[in-house]
Amino acid sequence: MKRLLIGTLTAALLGSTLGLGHAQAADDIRPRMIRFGYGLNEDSNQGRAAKLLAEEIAKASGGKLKVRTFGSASLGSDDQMQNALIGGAQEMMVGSTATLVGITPEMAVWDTPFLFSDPHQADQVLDGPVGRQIMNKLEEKGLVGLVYWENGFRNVTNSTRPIEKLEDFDGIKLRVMPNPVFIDTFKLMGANAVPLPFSELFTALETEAVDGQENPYNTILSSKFYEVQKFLSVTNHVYSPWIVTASKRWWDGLSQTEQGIIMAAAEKARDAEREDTRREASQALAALKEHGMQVNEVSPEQIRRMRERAQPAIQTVIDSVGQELFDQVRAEAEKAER
Ligand code: TF8
Repeated sequence: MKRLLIGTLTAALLGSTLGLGHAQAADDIRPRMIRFGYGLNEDSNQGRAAKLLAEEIAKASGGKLKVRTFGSASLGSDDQMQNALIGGAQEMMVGSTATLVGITPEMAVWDTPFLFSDPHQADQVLDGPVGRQIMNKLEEKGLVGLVYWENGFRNVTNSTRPIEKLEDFDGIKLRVMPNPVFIDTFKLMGANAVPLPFSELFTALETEAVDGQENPYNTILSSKFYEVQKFLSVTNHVYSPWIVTASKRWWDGLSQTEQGIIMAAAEKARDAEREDTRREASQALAALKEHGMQVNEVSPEQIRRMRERAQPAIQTVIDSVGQELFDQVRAEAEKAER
């Protein structure tokens, strides 16, 4: 610790002798506290990955960069944290790309119903050029996108009846992410789509303010939705990415070394998170059944009907992202499939 301190002082002195003043050398690592917020609880795939990210950053920076993680939306909902990052009041977070659509409309492309059919296909597109291009759009708005993590394929739960066919959505009060594509998709299906931040979801289900919601198996399990939901219907209607973001205001003040350490840790955590999420998802259905949920697979015929019914929501995506970008994502998705 002492040696570190002396090292830092020496570097600072050297800096001023060389006339660098307060400007940092490119390879500097300064002691910093990084507040990293997320919405799920500590015992979730999101929480485990946040912890790993914090450990990796501490290790690679010799303990100088300290990440404090804040789970369960204790720093606010995804929306609130995004604004805190833009304003510079918080350094980093992970949350849904879907909650960024109000800031960067291009993010809506990931909400296209049935865009991906396989998680590896999603990885290739998200980690490829178009994924990066969309991420870079955040910079104009004061955010820096680092990497996509996996939230996963979303499935419907509710307390009214199993969703076996399209018509079963009729009149179900379904919480959706606050995002025009999700609202349109579920309105088209016949549900009463209610946009709500995730942080209010458990209570809304518990008090029956809404009848149902949709999220990946992992979240249904880690957020204990089985305590307040009876039916789980396997629809896999959309693949949701998470995205790790930083405050641009803050990020631009970091040295290249610091940025490199954080980026490498975010990537390492991404790879581990995807593995962890897929492993957990493969066992989650059994666990949810054990917790008393009644699970039904929706037939391919009914999925086809849902897919057709959701078609007009694609126009909502195109209105938001532009035809060219939409086609580009579609093309990369098709290429990745093969
Ligand atoms: C949702 C999302 C959540 C995320 C999370 C809180 O339903 O699927 O997993 O927003 O970061 O809101």
